[in-house]
Amino acid sequence: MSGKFITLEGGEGAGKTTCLKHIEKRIKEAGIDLCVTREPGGTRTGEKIREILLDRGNFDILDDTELILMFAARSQHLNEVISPALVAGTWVLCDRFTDATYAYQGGGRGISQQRIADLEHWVQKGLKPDLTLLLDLPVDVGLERAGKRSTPDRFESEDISFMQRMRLTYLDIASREPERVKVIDSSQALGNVLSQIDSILDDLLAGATSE
Ligand code: T5A
Repeated sequence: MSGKFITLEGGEGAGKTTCLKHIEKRIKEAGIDLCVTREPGGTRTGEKIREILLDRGNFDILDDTELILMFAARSQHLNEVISPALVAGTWVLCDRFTDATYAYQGGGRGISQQRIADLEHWVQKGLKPDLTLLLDLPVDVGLERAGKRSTPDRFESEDISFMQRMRLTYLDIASREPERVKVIDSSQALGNVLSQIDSILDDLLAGATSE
Protein backbone atom coordinates (compact mmCIF):
# COMPACT_ATOMS: atom_id res chain seq x y z
CA MET A 1 0.00 0.00 0.00
CA SER A 2 1.43 3.37 -0.88
CA GLY A 3 -1.02 6.02 0.39
CA LYS A 4 -0.63 7.26 3.95
CA PHE A 5 -3.35 6.47 6.47
CA ILE A 6 -3.88 9.29 8.98
CA THR A 7 -6.42 9.20 11.79
CA LEU A 8 -7.70 11.89 14.13
CA GLU A 9 -8.75 10.96 17.65
CA GLY A 10 -9.84 12.64 20.86
CA GLY A 11 -12.53 12.91 23.47
CA GLU A 12 -15.82 14.74 23.15
CA GLY A 13 -15.45 18.37 21.98
CA ALA A 14 -11.70 17.97 21.40
CA GLY A 15 -11.94 19.91 18.13
CA LYS A 16 -11.53 17.09 15.61
CA THR A 17 -13.95 18.54 13.08
CA THR A 18 -12.27 21.93 13.29
CA CYS A 19 -8.75 20.47 12.88
CA LEU A 20 -9.78 17.98 10.19
CA LYS A 21 -10.62 20.78 7.78
CA HIS A 22 -7.22 22.37 8.37
CA ILE A 23 -5.36 19.07 7.84
CA GLU A 24 -7.37 18.37 4.67
CA LYS A 25 -6.43 21.79 3.28
CA ARG A 26 -2.71 21.32 4.06
CA ILE A 27 -2.51 17.88 2.43
CA LYS A 28 -4.46 18.91 -0.68
CA GLU A 29 -2.30 22.05 -1.04
CA ALA A 30 0.72 19.74 -1.16
CA GLY A 31 -0.80 18.19 -4.32
CA ILE A 32 -1.61 14.85 -2.69
CA ASP A 33 -4.82 12.93 -3.52
CA LEU A 34 -6.81 12.66 -0.31
CA CYS A 35 -9.90 10.78 0.80
CA VAL A 36 -11.56 12.24 3.90
CA THR A 37 -13.82 9.91 5.80
CA ARG A 38 -15.09 9.06 9.29
CA GLU A 39 -15.97 6.29 11.72
CA PRO A 40 -18.36 4.94 12.54
CA GLY A 41 -19.57 5.55 8.99
CA GLY A 42 -17.89 6.37 5.72
CA THR A 43 -20.03 3.98 3.65
CA ARG A 44 -23.76 3.67 3.01
CA THR A 45 -24.01 0.70 5.37
CA GLY A 46 -21.60 2.24 7.88
CA GLU A 47 -23.63 5.45 8.10
CA LYS A 48 -26.75 3.38 8.90
CA ILE A 49 -24.82 1.60 11.66
CA ARG A 50 -23.66 5.03 12.91
CA GLU A 51 -27.27 6.17 13.23
CA ILE A 52 -28.05 3.15 15.42
CA LEU A 53 -24.94 3.67 17.55
CA LEU A 54 -25.38 7.40 18.16
CA ASP A 55 -29.15 7.42 18.70
CA ARG A 56 -29.82 8.18 22.36
CA GLY A 57 -33.11 6.29 22.06
CA ASN A 58 -31.12 3.05 21.74
CA PHE A 59 -30.41 2.88 25.48
CA ASP A 60 -30.70 -0.93 25.44
CA ILE A 61 -27.74 -1.69 23.16
CA LEU A 62 -25.48 -4.16 24.96
CA ASP A 63 -21.76 -3.41 25.26
CA ASP A 64 -20.77 -6.37 23.07
CA THR A 65 -23.40 -5.41 20.48
CA GLU A 66 -21.92 -1.91 20.38
CA LEU A 67 -18.42 -3.33 19.94
CA ILE A 68 -19.45 -5.67 17.14
CA LEU A 69 -21.37 -2.89 15.35
CA MET A 70 -18.26 -0.68 15.46
CA PHE A 71 -16.23 -3.42 13.79
CA ALA A 72 -19.03 -4.27 11.34
CA ALA A 73 -19.00 -0.66 10.15
CA ARG A 74 -15.18 -0.75 10.08
CA SER A 75 -15.07 -3.91 7.99
CA GLN A 76 -17.34 -2.34 5.38
CA HIS A 77 -15.33 0.89 5.49
CA LEU A 78 -11.96 -0.83 5.11
CA ASN A 79 -13.06 -2.99 2.20
CA GLU A 80 -15.10 -0.39 0.37
CA VAL A 81 -13.15 2.82 0.96
CA ILE A 82 -9.91 2.77 2.96
CA SER A 83 -7.95 -0.15 1.49
CA PRO A 84 -8.81 0.61 -2.17
CA ALA A 85 -7.76 4.24 -1.68
CA LEU A 86 -4.44 3.30 -0.06
CA VAL A 87 -3.71 0.74 -2.77
CA ALA A 88 -4.33 3.44 -5.40
CA GLY A 89 -1.80 5.72 -3.65
CA THR A 90 -4.48 8.05 -2.26
CA TRP A 91 -3.98 9.26 1.29
CA VAL A 92 -6.81 8.63 3.74
CA LEU A 93 -7.72 11.05 6.53
CA CYS A 94 -10.17 9.38 8.88
CA ASP A 95 -12.08 11.04 11.74
CA ARG A 96 -11.67 8.30 14.40
CA PHE A 97 -10.65 4.68 13.94
CA THR A 98 -9.79 1.68 16.13
CA ASP A 99 -8.07 3.69 18.89
CA ALA A 100 -11.57 5.07 19.59
CA THR A 101 -12.78 1.50 20.13
CA TYR A 102 -10.04 0.84 22.68
CA ALA A 103 -10.81 4.18 24.36
CA TYR A 104 -14.65 4.12 24.36
CA GLN A 105 -15.59 0.42 24.35
CA GLY A 106 -12.41 -0.67 26.20
CA GLY A 107 -11.72 2.18 28.64
CA GLY A 108 -15.25 3.55 28.83
CA ARG A 109 -17.36 0.39 28.79
CA GLY A 110 -14.75 -1.90 30.35
CA ILE A 111 -14.55 -4.47 27.52
CA SER A 112 -11.22 -6.31 27.64
CA GLN A 113 -8.38 -5.13 25.41
CA GLN A 114 -7.88 -8.72 24.28
CA ARG A 115 -11.46 -9.01 22.98
CA ILE A 116 -10.99 -5.79 21.01
CA ALA A 117 -7.58 -6.92 19.76
CA ASP A 118 -9.10 -10.18 18.49
CA LEU A 119 -11.67 -8.28 16.42
CA GLU A 120 -9.04 -5.80 15.26
CA HIS A 121 -6.87 -8.65 14.01
CA TRP A 122 -9.82 -10.31 12.24
CA VAL A 123 -11.15 -7.17 10.56
CA GLN A 124 -7.95 -5.23 9.85
CA LYS A 125 -5.52 -8.04 9.10
CA GLY A 126 -2.63 -5.99 10.47
CA LEU A 127 -3.58 -2.65 8.89
CA LYS A 128 -2.90 0.29 11.24
CA PRO A 129 -2.74 4.03 10.68
CA ASP A 130 0.65 5.49 9.72
CA LEU A 131 -0.04 8.54 11.86
CA THR A 132 -2.62 9.29 14.54
CA LEU A 133 -3.16 12.78 15.92
CA LEU A 134 -4.66 12.57 19.39
CA LEU A 135 -6.36 15.80 20.42
CA ASP A 136 -6.13 15.69 24.19
CA LEU A 137 -7.85 17.97 26.66
CA PRO A 138 -9.38 17.73 30.15
CA VAL A 139 -12.80 16.06 30.03
CA ASP A 140 -14.67 19.00 31.57
CA VAL A 141 -13.29 21.45 28.99
CA GLY A 142 -14.28 19.14 26.10
CA LEU A 143 -17.77 18.58 27.44
CA GLU A 144 -18.29 22.29 27.89
CA ARG A 145 -17.25 22.93 24.29
CA ALA A 146 -19.40 20.09 22.93
CA GLY A 147 -22.33 21.10 25.12
CA LYS A 148 -22.52 24.53 23.52
CA ARG A 149 -23.30 22.89 20.21
CA SER A 150 -26.19 20.45 20.10
CA THR A 151 -28.25 17.79 21.85
CA PRO A 152 -25.88 15.12 23.21
CA ASP A 153 -25.76 11.77 21.36
CA ARG A 154 -25.56 8.32 23.04
CA PHE A 155 -21.81 8.68 23.79
CA GLU A 156 -21.89 12.35 24.76
CA SER A 157 -24.55 11.38 27.34
CA GLU A 158 -22.09 9.16 29.26
CA ASP A 159 -20.90 10.31 32.68
CA ILE A 160 -17.62 12.00 33.58
CA SER A 161 -15.97 8.81 34.86
CA PHE A 162 -16.62 7.10 31.49
CA MET A 163 -14.98 10.07 29.75
CA GLN A 164 -12.02 10.02 32.12
CA ARG A 165 -11.39 6.31 31.55
CA MET A 166 -11.68 6.94 27.81
CA ARG A 167 -9.13 9.79 27.97
CA LEU A 168 -6.67 7.72 30.04
CA THR A 169 -6.93 4.84 27.56
CA TYR A 170 -6.10 7.16 24.68
CA LEU A 171 -3.08 8.52 26.58
CA ASP A 172 -1.98 4.99 27.41
CA ILE A 173 -2.06 4.02 23.71
CA ALA A 174 -0.01 7.15 22.91
CA SER A 175 2.60 6.28 25.53
CA ARG A 176 2.90 2.74 24.15
CA GLU A 177 3.06 3.83 20.48
CA PRO A 178 4.81 7.23 20.47
CA GLU A 179 6.02 6.88 16.87
CA ARG A 180 2.48 6.51 15.52
CA VAL A 181 0.39 8.52 17.99
CA LYS A 182 1.21 12.20 18.46
CA VAL A 183 -0.50 13.95 21.34
CA ILE A 184 -1.77 17.47 20.66
CA ASP A 185 -2.68 19.69 23.61
CA SER A 186 -6.09 20.80 22.40
CA SER A 187 -6.97 22.72 25.56
CA GLN A 188 -5.04 25.62 24.03
CA ALA A 189 -6.44 28.33 21.77
CA LEU A 190 -7.23 27.08 18.26
CA GLY A 191 -4.22 28.86 16.69
CA ASN A 192 -1.83 27.03 19.04
CA VAL A 193 -3.55 23.71 18.40
CA LEU A 194 -3.18 24.17 14.64
CA SER A 195 0.52 25.13 15.05
CA GLN A 196 1.18 21.88 16.91
CA ILE A 197 -0.52 19.98 14.09
CA ASP A 198 1.38 21.95 11.43
CA SER A 199 4.78 21.01 12.81
CA ILE A 200 3.87 17.30 12.58
CA LEU A 201 2.39 17.73 9.10
CA ASP A 202 5.49 19.64 7.92
CA ASP A 203 7.65 16.59 8.64
CA LEU A 204 5.16 14.18 7.10
CA LEU A 205 4.66 16.23 3.93
CA ALA A 206 8.40 16.90 3.53
CA GLY A 207 9.00 13.14 3.68
CA ALA A 208 6.18 12.42 1.21
CA THR A 209 7.21 14.95 -1.42
CA SER A 210 10.85 13.76 -1.33
CA GLU A 211 9.83 10.08 -1.85
N1 T5A B 1 -16.99 5.95 18.84
C1 T5A B 1 -16.41 6.03 17.61
C2 T5A B 1 -16.81 4.83 19.65
O1 T5A B 1 -17.36 4.75 20.75
N2 T5A B 1 -16.01 3.81 19.19
C3 T5A B 1 -15.43 3.83 17.95
O2 T5A B 1 -14.73 2.86 17.58
C4 T5A B 1 -15.64 4.98 17.13
C5 T5A B 1 -15.00 5.04 15.78
C6 T5A B 1 -18.65 9.40 17.00
C7 T5A B 1 -18.92 8.84 18.37
O3 T5A B 1 -18.70 7.46 18.28
C8 T5A B 1 -17.85 7.04 19.33
C9 T5A B 1 -17.09 8.24 19.76
C10 T5A B 1 -17.99 9.41 19.44
O4 T5A B 1 -18.73 9.71 20.58
P1 T5A B 1 -17.96 11.82 16.39
O5 T5A B 1 -18.80 12.68 15.58
O6 T5A B 1 -16.70 11.36 15.78
O7 T5A B 1 -18.95 10.71 16.92
O8 T5A B 1 -17.43 12.34 17.77
P2 T5A B 1 -17.52 13.67 18.51
O9 T5A B 1 -16.47 13.65 19.55
O10 T5A B 1 -18.93 13.82 18.99
O11 T5A B 1 -17.07 14.69 17.39
P3 T5A B 1 -17.59 16.06 17.14
O12 T5A B 1 -17.38 16.37 15.70
O13 T5A B 1 -18.97 16.16 17.63
O14 T5A B 1 -16.62 16.91 18.08
P4 T5A B 1 -15.18 17.42 17.76
O15 T5A B 1 -14.93 17.26 16.31
O16 T5A B 1 -14.17 16.85 18.64
O17 T5A B 1 -15.27 18.91 18.14
P5 T5A B 1 -15.55 20.20 17.20
O18 T5A B 1 -14.45 20.44 16.25
O19 T5A B 1 -16.94 20.15 16.68
O20 T5A B 1 -15.40 21.30 18.34
C11 T5A B 1 -16.33 21.38 19.41
C12 T5A B 1 -16.56 22.87 19.72
O21 T5A B 1 -15.35 23.42 20.29
C13 T5A B 1 -14.90 24.53 19.53
C14 T5A B 1 -15.53 24.38 18.16
O22 T5A B 1 -15.69 25.63 17.53
C15 T5A B 1 -16.87 23.72 18.49
O23 T5A B 1 -17.81 24.70 18.86
N3 T5A B 1 -13.43 24.44 19.52
C16 T5A B 1 -12.63 25.21 20.29
N4 T5A B 1 -12.90 26.18 21.18
C17 T5A B 1 -11.83 26.76 21.80
N5 T5A B 1 -10.53 26.42 21.58
C18 T5A B 1 -10.22 25.44 20.67
N6 T5A B 1 -8.95 25.09 20.49
C19 T5A B 1 -11.30 24.78 20.00
N7 T5A B 1 -11.36 23.78 19.09
C20 T5A B 1 -12.67 23.58 18.82
